[in-house]
Amino acid sequence: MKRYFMTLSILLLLPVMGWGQLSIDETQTIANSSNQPAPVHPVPSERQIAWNETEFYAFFHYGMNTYTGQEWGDGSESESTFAPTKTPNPEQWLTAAKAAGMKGGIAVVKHHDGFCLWPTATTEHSTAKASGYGKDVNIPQLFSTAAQKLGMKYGFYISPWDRNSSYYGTQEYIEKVFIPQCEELAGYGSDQFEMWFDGANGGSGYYGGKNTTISIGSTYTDRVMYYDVANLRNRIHQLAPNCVMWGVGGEARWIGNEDGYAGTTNWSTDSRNDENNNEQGTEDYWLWNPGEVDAKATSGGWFWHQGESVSTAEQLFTFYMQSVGRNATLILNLPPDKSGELPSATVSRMTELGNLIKNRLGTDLSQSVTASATRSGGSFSAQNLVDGDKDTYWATDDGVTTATLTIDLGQSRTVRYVMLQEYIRLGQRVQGFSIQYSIDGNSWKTASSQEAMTTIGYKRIIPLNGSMSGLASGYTARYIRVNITKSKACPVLHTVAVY
Ligand code: FUL
Repeated sequence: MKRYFMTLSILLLLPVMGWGQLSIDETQTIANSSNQPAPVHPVPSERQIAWNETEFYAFFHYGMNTYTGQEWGDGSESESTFAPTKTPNPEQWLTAAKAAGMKGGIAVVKHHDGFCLWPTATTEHSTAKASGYGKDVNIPQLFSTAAQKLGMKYGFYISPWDRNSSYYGTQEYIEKVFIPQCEELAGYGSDQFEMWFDGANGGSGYYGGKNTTISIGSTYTDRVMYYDVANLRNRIHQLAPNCVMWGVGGEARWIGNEDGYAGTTNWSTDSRNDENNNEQGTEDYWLWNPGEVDAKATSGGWFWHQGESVSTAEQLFTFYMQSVGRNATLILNLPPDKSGELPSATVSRMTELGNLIKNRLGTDLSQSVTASATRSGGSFSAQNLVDGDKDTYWATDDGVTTATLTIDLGQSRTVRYVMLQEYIRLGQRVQGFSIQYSIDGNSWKTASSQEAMTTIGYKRIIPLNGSMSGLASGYTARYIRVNITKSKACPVLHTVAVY
């Protein structure tokens, strides 16, 4: 209010003072009356923020390979080999994922073998020619309907590399097959959250019946150019505005391994080149390209294989901590079997995992928070960190890049995890922090953790006196301190929690 009157008086005085005397600072006051910190660029788009909030979702590798026992088909498989013993049941897949605490899922609907799990207009190599319960089955349709019914987010994996199409490697493939297929998929729901493009660039296959090798590298300088990504992005975003284009699409990146972990330091800025810094991101890169960890929940491969086992809930909890707990999302693969359903062992393991995550990270013990420094001229109080509102945040004044947050739990408790979230709409800023604990608020000890405390980003979870595996031993404490020791600009956090 005070600033408003100041600005108003300067405006009224202008004719007397002359334009030349209007200071640049006052112009800024008019544009930023709430004194919001300036963003540290690059910042995420709205669709990238919504994607990050999905946090944990399932991958369902199901298709021709389920029936041949392969991981990569070569495109020569007969359509009739796709023969589910029951009607495929995506609602069952997503219900299991939901029980694990996942917020969505991505269904593989065309793998490298080119077989489409929907009756597409672009090729005959689809369920239109499948047999038994597979004939005319439409997985995108069943999957999106089930997700909408269950209140889950959904999207599709489509392999750009197609070992069946005779057009692969030519411009016709992009115009007549690949982009139209992506558009058909986008048509199964304008609320899709991610489309997954595998990084493969070609190789051997039965392209149109001809056993040969086609690599796009010799004709096109790179896959971004060959797959006409700029055009593809525009066309998909027109149909599904919130759909993040993963991988070659340049809106979310592969984390660089398939073993269930992101780097302990993890920047959401990075190039879209698969070979560079994927686990850590690149601190000062110009592109917002956050990491997604893809991992398998079973022992056999991405597709279902006879005799495979499902990982223990503890192993899957470690994946969760090493991804969601390190500023990445987790896409966990659950392969349906030949019946078109998830095996019962996978289903019960998902309930177990959901309970484990809820028990360890489900009840926030914080009661109030104070800060050693708080930004003036707006609503930036430390209490915003525990108000349950992701749109209110705490910040310091410009130029103040270190600060201490003290969280009071009201009484001494066993504390095992600290969770922190930056307000990434203003960019990823924090470069270093430490955690201390105290029983009386006077004598403090430094918490030990095997996690490097560098970046925070969308979300960071730090185990106290323990690692990302198993239940952290924790400490007995009433107070927790988070010391921000280094930040690109004034730190801006929206939530802290203690478990
Ligand atoms: C890889 C593929 O080649 C695998 O078959 C699987 O789909 C995995 C998620 O991505 O690049």
